[in-house]
Amino acid sequence: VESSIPEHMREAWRKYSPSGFTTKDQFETEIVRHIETTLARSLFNCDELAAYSGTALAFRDRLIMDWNKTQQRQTFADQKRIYYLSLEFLMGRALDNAMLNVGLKNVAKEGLADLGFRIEDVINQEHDAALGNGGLGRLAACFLDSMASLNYPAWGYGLRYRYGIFKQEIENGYQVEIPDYWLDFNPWEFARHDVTVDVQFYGWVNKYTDDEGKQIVSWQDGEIVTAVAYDVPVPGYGTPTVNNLRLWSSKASSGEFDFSKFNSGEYESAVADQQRAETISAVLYPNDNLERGKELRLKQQYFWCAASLFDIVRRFKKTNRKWSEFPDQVAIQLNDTHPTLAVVELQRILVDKEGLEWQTAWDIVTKTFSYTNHTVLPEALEKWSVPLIQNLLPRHLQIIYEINLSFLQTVERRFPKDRELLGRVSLIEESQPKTVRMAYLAIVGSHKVNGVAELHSDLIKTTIFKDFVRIYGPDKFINVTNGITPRRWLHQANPRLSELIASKLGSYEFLKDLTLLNKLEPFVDDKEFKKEWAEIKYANKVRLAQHILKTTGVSVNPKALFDVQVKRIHEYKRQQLNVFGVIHRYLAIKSLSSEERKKLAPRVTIFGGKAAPGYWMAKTIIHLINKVGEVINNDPDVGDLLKVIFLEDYNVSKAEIIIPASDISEHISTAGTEASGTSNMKFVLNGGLIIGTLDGANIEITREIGEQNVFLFGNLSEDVEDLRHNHFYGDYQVDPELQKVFDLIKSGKFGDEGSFGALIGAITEHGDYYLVSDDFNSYTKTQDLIDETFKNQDEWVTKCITSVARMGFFTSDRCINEYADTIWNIEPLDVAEEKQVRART
Ligand code: GPV
Repeated sequence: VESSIPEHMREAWRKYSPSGFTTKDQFETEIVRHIETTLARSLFNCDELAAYSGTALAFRDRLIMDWNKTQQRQTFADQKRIYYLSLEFLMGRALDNAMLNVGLKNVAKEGLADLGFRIEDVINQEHDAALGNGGLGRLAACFLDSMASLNYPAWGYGLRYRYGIFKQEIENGYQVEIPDYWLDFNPWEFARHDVTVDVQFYGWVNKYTDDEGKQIVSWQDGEIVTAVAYDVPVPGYGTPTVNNLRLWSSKASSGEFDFSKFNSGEYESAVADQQRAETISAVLYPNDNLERGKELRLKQQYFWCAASLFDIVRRFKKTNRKWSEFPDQVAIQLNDTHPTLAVVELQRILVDKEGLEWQTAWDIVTKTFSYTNHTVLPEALEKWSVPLIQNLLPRHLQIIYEINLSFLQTVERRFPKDRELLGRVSLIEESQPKTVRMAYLAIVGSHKVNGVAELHSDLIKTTIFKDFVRIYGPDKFINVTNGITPRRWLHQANPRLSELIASKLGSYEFLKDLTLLNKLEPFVDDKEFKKEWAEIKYANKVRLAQHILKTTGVSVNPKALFDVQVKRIHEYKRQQLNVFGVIHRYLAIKSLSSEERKKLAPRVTIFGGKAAPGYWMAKTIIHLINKVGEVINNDPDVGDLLKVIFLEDYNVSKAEIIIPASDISEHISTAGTEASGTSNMKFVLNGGLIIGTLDGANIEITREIGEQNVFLFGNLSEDVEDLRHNHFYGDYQVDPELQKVFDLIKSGKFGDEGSFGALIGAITEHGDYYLVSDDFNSYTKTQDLIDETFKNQDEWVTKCITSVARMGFFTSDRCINEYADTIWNIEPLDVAEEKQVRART
């Protein structure tokens, strides 16, 4: 449908199009107007939530004008676009980010003060957008920020879950999950009721030859569910670019919806149909690094892939190009295997709908897609049951079999007589029932496959994807080490540190080119600078101490060493190693005289993170941490020497408070299990040091900042297999110090519910898969070294400043530029003309 305003009327349109506020007075006009009209509130009825709502609406208006211009500019430029498909976007709050990115935070601060509000309180009213579990979802959010800040024509595609990740409460030391109903008031989304896609499920496949002798395949009947687009503006930092994140919401199809049911008195069953359709986008699956093969999850995946592909193809068709040019206009990145059905869907569109030859279509598909792997853990690799796909997506199953057949034929030609190879790389696993190996399908359907840190990218080439390296050659498999956005994780989370750095470097340019941080290194000997640096860390710790007091009732000393481990609770991330280490420390304190205790370095150990609701072992770890905290925090022999805190409901906005307040953070996964980790980067960028294993991005962080600035411990990835083997076949003995910890737990000191027995049994009886005992001695010794080092504050601050100065590599801007150059073959858009000078705050 053509719906442009005719040329001769555009003059009037342009004259009246809003220009957006830039001054304090204009901002106040906007906020008051929104509060009185949009929200129907008044002077006598305006609380902090209303002030937040008005401020958000004022900034939303501003963003959407830039959003409109960006979309026009990108359409006009007619360049290749990148589409980032992710089932998770862990965006956190939007207001502070929007204010900083458009450079109007100071204007808002003063405007709000005039109206009687403190900007921090207003910002804190916002509910996190928590459409993700952990690292994978937050990485997608950092990538959106970088793509916009670098002016790439980029879209994110995801699902608009009605419920994001659950809210965690701790009751009697146990995790309790509360639904996260977050859409009550969300000013950051635009419902596009006119942008819809009908998505088909179930039904059957009809194959026949038409009058001209052509093979026709048609997928018939079944159910239709409608996808409705909700658009979220993604502003870049210091640029006019505002990209789009399009989230799909499911509803009953108006075409399909059986209105006659209402008339025939089946009102309830009609409503039930409607609810069933809405269920598809209702809830984010709360698992991290685990796939459980549920039908509704498969429905989510196809619903989102089909809607996104339809949208992308629709946009391409408007350019009237030949199909062969599709990969010159479109790059699609698969964030893990969750969107792999998009590969099959594009092949289906090209062959069944557009009538292309199979091989012609397949060449287009593989040039379009690329795939990022985020784990080597076997339990996280997706495998969908063939009968499930057969029932839900009968045509797609046929296409998968055809892709497999032609793939296996090529393999057979290149490696004749290697029958076992064919079985190993087949997209179909001959299990009971048969399953589709989604990672293999993603590899076969992509032109590039990447891991997320050097060690991880090497590991996938030598372990899980070894055979595919033989088949395709090594160039298809590359590394792109993860990164984080310094806008949110330094400038927004730690404004004082950002300001101090800017005062030394002369500008905030480092936020756009993080390698400029290296200009800080000459200042490591500047006494005044070091003092200010230490004061900022202390102030951040005071702020966290206040949060701890308010939420847990425990008072901690901000002068103590703050030791932080915040991330999803998982056996491979080894929070159990940390808490066993805490108990070991407690035993040491108890064994000393009060004179000897005075020489000890006081420490606050802080945990945070959610356990998947069905992950019993992870929940047991949370329980143990809380019980250990109860005992230690109330033991008068211990006092300030040790406090153990579990912070409830770790999420993005809490991370923004916790990370800047850390002295030491823990990244202690069993070597070879953590693909990258990204919080390790956030902590170091905020002037905290890390204790870690030689795993994931810890290795590259060490290479960049220097071994003397990292506390490394534990066994190496290359030795893990042998160690595991020895646990069963060697003469295995638990570390004697760890045994003492187990004895204390078993004595009932922390409660004798018996459940802690399983945690110990996993190590003493069931092979200690995660090498807790093997690494225990090295871990506690390294913790002692940390205590010693922290006593010399001057040396400590030197390490922190040096580390920050060398962190430039870990910006997600570098990471996105690498994807753009080596995978997507896409250029940023030139926005020089649009670029306005914006006041920085
Ligand atoms: I697969 N990751 C995650 O958060 N959830 C998942 O389901 C899977 C991976 C994480 C990895 O565990 C991290 O090591 C990595 O830094 C992150 O993805 C981003 O790549």
